[in-house]
Amino acid sequence: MEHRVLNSKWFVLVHVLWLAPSLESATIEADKLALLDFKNHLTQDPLQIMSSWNDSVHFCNWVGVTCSPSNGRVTVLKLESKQLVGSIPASIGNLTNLTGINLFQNSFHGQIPEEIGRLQKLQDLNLTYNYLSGKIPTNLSHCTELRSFEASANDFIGQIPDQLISLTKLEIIRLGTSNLTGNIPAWVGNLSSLQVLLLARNNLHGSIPNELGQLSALGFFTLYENFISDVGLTLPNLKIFAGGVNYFTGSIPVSLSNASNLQVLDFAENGLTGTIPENFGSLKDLVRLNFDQNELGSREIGDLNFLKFLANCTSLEVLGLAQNGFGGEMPISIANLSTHLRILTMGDNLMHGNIPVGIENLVNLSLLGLEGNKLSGRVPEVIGRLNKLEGLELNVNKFSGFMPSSLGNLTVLSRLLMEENRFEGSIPPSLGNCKKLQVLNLSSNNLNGTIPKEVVSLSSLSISLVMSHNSLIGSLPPEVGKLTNLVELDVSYNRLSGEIPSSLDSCIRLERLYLGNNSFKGTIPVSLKSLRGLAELDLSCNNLSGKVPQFFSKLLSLRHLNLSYNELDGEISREGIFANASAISIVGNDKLCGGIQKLHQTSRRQSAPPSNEWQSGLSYLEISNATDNFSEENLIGSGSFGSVYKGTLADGKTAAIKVLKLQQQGALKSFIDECNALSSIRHRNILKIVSSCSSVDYEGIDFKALVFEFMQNGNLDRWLHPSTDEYCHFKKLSLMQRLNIVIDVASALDYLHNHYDTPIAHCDLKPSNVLLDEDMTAHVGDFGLAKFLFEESNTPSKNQTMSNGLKGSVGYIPPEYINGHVSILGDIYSYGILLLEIFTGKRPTDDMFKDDLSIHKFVLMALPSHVMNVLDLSMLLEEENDHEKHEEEDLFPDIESQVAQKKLEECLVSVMRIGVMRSAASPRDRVGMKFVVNNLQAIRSKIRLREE
Ligand SMILES: *[C@@H]1O[C@H](CO)[C@@H](O)[C@H](O)[C@H]1NC(C)=O
Ligand SMILES: *[C@@H]1O[C@H](CO)[C@@H](O)[C@H](O)[C@H]1NC(C)=O
Ligand SMILES: *[C@@H]1O[C@H](CO)[C@@H](O)[C@H](O)[C@H]1NC(C)=O
Ligand SMILES: *[C@@H]1O[C@H](CO)[C@@H](O)[C@H](O)[C@H]1NC(C)=O
Ligand SMILES: CC(=O)N[C@H]1CO[C@H](CO)[C@@H](O)[C@@H]1O
Repeated sequence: MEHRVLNSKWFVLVHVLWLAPSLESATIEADKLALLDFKNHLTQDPLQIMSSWNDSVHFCNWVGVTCSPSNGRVTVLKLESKQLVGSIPASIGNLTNLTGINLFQNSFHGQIPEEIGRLQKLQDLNLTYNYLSGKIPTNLSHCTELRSFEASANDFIGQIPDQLISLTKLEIIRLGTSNLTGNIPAWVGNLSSLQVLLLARNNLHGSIPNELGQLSALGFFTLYENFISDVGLTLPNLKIFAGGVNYFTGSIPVSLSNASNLQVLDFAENGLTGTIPENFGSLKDLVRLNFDQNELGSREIGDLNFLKFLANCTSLEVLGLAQNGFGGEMPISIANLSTHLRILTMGDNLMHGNIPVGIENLVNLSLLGLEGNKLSGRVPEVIGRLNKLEGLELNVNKFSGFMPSSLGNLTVLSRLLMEENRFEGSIPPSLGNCKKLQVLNLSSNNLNGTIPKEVVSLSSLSISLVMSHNSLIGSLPPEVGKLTNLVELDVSYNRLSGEIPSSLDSCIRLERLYLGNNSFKGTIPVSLKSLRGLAELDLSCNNLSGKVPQFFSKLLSLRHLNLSYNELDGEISREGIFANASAISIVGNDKLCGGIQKLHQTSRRQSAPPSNEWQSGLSYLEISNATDNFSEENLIGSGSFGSVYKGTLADGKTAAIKVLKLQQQGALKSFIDECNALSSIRHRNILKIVSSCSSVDYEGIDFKALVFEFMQNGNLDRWLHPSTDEYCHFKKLSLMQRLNIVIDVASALDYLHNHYDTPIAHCDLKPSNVLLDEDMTAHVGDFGLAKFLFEESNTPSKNQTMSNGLKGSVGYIPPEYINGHVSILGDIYSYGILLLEIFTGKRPTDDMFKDDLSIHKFVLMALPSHVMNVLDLSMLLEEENDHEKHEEEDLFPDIESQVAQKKLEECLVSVMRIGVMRSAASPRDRVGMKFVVNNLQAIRSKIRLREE
């Protein structure tokens, strides 16, 4: 038996050698032809890699080609990072002895040919970083020896083909950053050798199949930036799980703690609720645990108790808990966290109490983020022991007492944010030792004393130095000239005096300089003309005298110049920035003359934006005529600040005319605010103002009105909640119409919040302020409460305190407005509520929403599986009516409609999540508007696809 086997092997060998000359040379020749064909399909080869691919060199010696020493066939094609441009020809399938192809990082485009399936010995296929497109070829399933399939960062579309189930030897799948759709196939759970599964940044939907729990070898699993919504798996050998930026909701599975080898668990930017399981403490290898931007915590005491269990995670380097709802005190057990901890982010939560002194143990911290909480008391001196800190963010809390002078020991600190606290006393000169400091913000505290020259000598300061809104006295030290790298300097709203130092001319990088609201005197230094990059200069509300320097008109970069309320005199230029009335403000300088005409029409309000053509306005008579003497028939609405009439203007155009009730307290201010807001904004989804009237009526009483373009379809409120007698006139809004409306409103807000130099908060977003034109395009109107938000900030939480308390409309104003804090986050809240109302058909003030149940909670609890239970299903009926004809064409109506139904539900869940994530009670929990328009548009196209 054994003898025969040996014999037959020997026979085969002899046989091969015997036939070798003819058969082998034929296949070898075929390999050469295939390689030349590959070369022919290249269109660019800047490194001239292919110069060796010619007849004078045997092809086994061509660059990138490896042959088998035994039979001379090509076994490996390795051409990574060679800047090749071209496509992969079908003849690649002729190289049947290939075991490896590596075309990593080139510019191959087109599809992977199905002929790849002929490569039955292929073990490693590496196509990452190319421009390959189309679907992943199903024939790849014949390459049953494949161990690694790496093709991230291409433009693949479609699903992961089910045929690949046959690739049982796969150890590595990397398919990140493409446009793959569909679900994660359950059969992946059968690939028992799988160690790496990288699917991040695609358009995958659905949940993680339970079958993946069988993957005992899986150690690296990334899914971030997909639309995956459910996590419930146990992967015993998982080392790395990156699930960030998905739609995971629900609680963190306790079973994850069984993955005892976990090193990285990253769920940032999801919608997880509940708390961090205590037995995560058993994950001894954890290096990174990131739950930033979720909805964890109960906002209550005890929320952070789990920290004491994390003390066992002795390798922990990164702990991310920022932007959640963690309440209670910062626990003293923080002192027992791993000393390897480098990054601790706990900002934007609801923590109160002091920073525990034990924090000094975390000697390796490089970033400590505690911003946006309610922490109070003194910042402990021991903070100075954390001498590896590069970023320290204590801003927006209630810290008080002196700033610790030990901050000066933080010699590698580059970012120190302490604004919006209650720090008092003077700025410690020791900060001058922080020689790496790039950003320093101490604004909005109770700091007094003088500005230490040591601080303004820190030439490392490059991004910004902000000390505004304090009570600093003395002069701006001439050492400020050492800030040669600084882009922004803000010392406004202090009590600084003396002259503006001429040494500022050395700060040649300055783009924004704010010295307003101090007591600077003397003339504006001519030396400022060397600040060639200056874009914004505010010197308003000081005691500056003398002439307005000519050089301002020559500073080409200057966009805003505020010189108002000083004692400047002489004639103003008409050139450069002075030609643009909207870019400058000079009011409150009684001795100034000259300049362009418009400057002198500017309203008395210091912050008044430009006068506009419409401000020339209409007379009382014209308004009275237009509205048929304010007749009842023309009255189309009324609110606390006035009445709205339909009117026909002299030119025949129909308009909506809002007449202010001036006796109502605040109405005049509201009029001015609305004028200011509207004068500077223009957007297709914002109600356009046509004219205004500021006059006296026949009895000599002040009369003010605003004239808007007329909106044929009235306001959204009437469409959502028609009164009984109107009921029959209003067809229910269809799903598509509702989607269009929320997209329109989001575009308007996006514009107000982000696309204007000074962000504007609308402050009163609700259905009755959303108007619909003939085409049902939505226009946001009523800017009577709108606020310009002047504070400079990098976060969307730009906010400003309202002078007279609660404003806006019940049901739509965010809880924090009770403290008089107006912010963009407030609009985001109103938007979230509006969206939920539009799709549920229920007002936030509906009787059913009382006690603990809000519209937000109502929807949140239904997501994802019960979404259909909370929606206003009449929108779907409307939709069906509109598309009845399509149904006849369906060949498999049942299957089709089930799949379509499921897809539709997924889309609706995504829509509702957008509302839920914006209407969280705590501003800290609200997700910004940045991606709303895009996300909604994507959902809309998916729904359209479903219908086609
Ligand atoms: C690849 O092989 C097929 C048949 O096996 C042959 O017809 C074709 O010409 C080959 N292509 C190249 C470029 O050698
Ligand atoms: C693909 O090629 C790149 C570059 O050579 C390499 O870094 C990477 O590890 C390869 N992937 C696999 C799975 O071998
Ligand atoms: C995915 O598709 C979208 C639109 O179809 C396209 O804009 C985007 O660039 C694609 N992304 C990738 C990574 O191919
Ligand atoms: C932490 O470690 C201690 C000592 O090894 C052990 O007794 C305790 O159970 C661990 N705690 C957790 C939550 O794993
Ligand atoms: C060494 C090796 O794998 N040789 C194979 C090359 O391809 C031919 C044709 O597919 C096979 O017959 C050889 O065994």
